[in-house]
Amino acid sequence: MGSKSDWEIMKNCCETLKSFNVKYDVRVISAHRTPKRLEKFVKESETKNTQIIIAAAGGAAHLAGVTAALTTIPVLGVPIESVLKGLDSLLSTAQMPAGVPVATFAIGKAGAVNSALFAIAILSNTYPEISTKLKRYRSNFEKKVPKKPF
Ligand code: RP5
Repeated sequence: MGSKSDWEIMKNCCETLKSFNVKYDVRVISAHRTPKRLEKFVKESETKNTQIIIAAAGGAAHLAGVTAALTTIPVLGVPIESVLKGLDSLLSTAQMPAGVPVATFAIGKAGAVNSALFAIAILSNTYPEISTKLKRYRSNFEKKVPKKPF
């Protein structure tokens, strides 16, 4: 995430990954404040065979795009709410010119949770135990929806 201030939202992503026993690492790395740290992180991620990177940032949210430019590891972007209510973050994360994709999620908590679930869905293709858990999660999710509003 681009700042420590993003953690309140991104902890929802980590909690979701944790509930599926998916191994993850959490860092504060800013594309404009700590560009060298970003480059180093991406190089290390490639060495460690990291499967997916989730990048969350607010405002002129170029973190996901710059990360995606440095690697072919799939990058999932989470726009964080900002002074423009996250619309700036959403557009700057989603509107990547053709050639370097960033899969972009909803602004804020929904995006944080869904980025984790999407990463889990990608990992499901390789790890059957994660696939089983994801199917169970979806089934429980469905059961929680009441048939009536009262
Ligand atoms: C972005 O600027 C961060 O991702 C954060 O969402 C936003 C504000 O950062 P702080 O001023 O709170 O550090 O780079």
